[in-house]
Amino acid sequence: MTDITSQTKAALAAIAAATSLDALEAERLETLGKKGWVSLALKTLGGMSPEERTAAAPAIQSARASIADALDAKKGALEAAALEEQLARETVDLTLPAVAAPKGSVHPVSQVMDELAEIFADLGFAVATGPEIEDDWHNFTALNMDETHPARAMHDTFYFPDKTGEGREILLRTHTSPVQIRSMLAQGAPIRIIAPGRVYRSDSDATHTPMFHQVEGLVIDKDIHLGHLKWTLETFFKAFFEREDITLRLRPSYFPFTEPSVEVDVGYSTEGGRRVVGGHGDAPGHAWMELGGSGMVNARVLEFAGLDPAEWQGFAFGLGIDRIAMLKYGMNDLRAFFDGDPRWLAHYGFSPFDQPTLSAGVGAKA
Ligand code: FA5
Repeated sequence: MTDITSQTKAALAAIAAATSLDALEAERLETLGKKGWVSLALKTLGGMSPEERTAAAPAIQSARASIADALDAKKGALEAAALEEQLARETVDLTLPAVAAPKGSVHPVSQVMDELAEIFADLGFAVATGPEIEDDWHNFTALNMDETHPARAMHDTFYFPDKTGEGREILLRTHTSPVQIRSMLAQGAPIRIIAPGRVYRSDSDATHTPMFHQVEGLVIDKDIHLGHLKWTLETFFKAFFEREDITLRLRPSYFPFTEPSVEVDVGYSTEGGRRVVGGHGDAPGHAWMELGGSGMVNARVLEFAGLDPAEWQGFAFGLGIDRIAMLKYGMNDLRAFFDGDPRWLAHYGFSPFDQPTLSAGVGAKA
């Protein structure tokens, strides 16, 4: 009996002194474990006479109960202390300066879209959007390309399958020009918008990708002429490339939705393998790069969009955003834009804290 009392006292002292869950578990095995002394003492009750058992059982049972309670209480206390310690260790110091945190970067396409929205906003243009999944009417027909029009073949269109399996009705828009139609139908005239966004064509090499970005421009008003178009594009490119010696070449071209139509080229030189915009494209060491198409909005398109061509006229342009980003920031392979390689993004990406503004400069440095 005294044996059990003193053994229990020692066990309770050991439990109270345990400083870890492992030490507590060792104490549990020594007492209540299969081979622990309390369990072995309980087993001896079976071999006793009823009188001996009545005399011995209460002391053993009470030893088991007090040790089990002490183990439970200590386990709870140790677990609570461990949690406290973990919470203290894992606190986040919100007072750390944000620049010290690991940083992502703004993709050059997003950067250029912000830059052009800023420049065109200053010229009084609003930003319009349209769906990337478009229908045949907005993408082609309303832009003066009926079903048999040969220009449709130039667009390498991705069509969605339909019930007949023919799939000619719903498509991924091949250019941002359908936003012209949507904007004119929605808000009438006068109008002054740009529409940046993704477009899709089945096309792939160093300067063509199946998904790329365009920005559409549309101005509809009274007495608008080609001179306004040239001034707008020249003013935009001077602000965008941040230099005054920008030379544009407007080359006669053909688009079904503009008449007359002009293709817009910019002069650049090649210095140390890098293309630098500026100067006349025909000067020695210089060349022209095509940036987009433009022209006066075709009267048929105005009619499709519900406007009277006798009253309203205007110009439109569509520029390749990826192309102008390459030219401004010196990349030479368009495909790398869409690889998602973190090293490329770290090199060519922009700080999210460096928003382009006209006053601070639209050409934020990476
Ligand atoms: C058009 O898409 C016309 N909608 C542009 C337009 C709008 C003309 C309004 C008149 C009035 P085009 O197919 O030429 O035109 O494309 C315009 C520009 O997009 C090209 O000059 C080029 O810079 C860019 N581009 C075309 N295809 C690709 C491609 N696969 N990858 C990257 N950029 C491309």
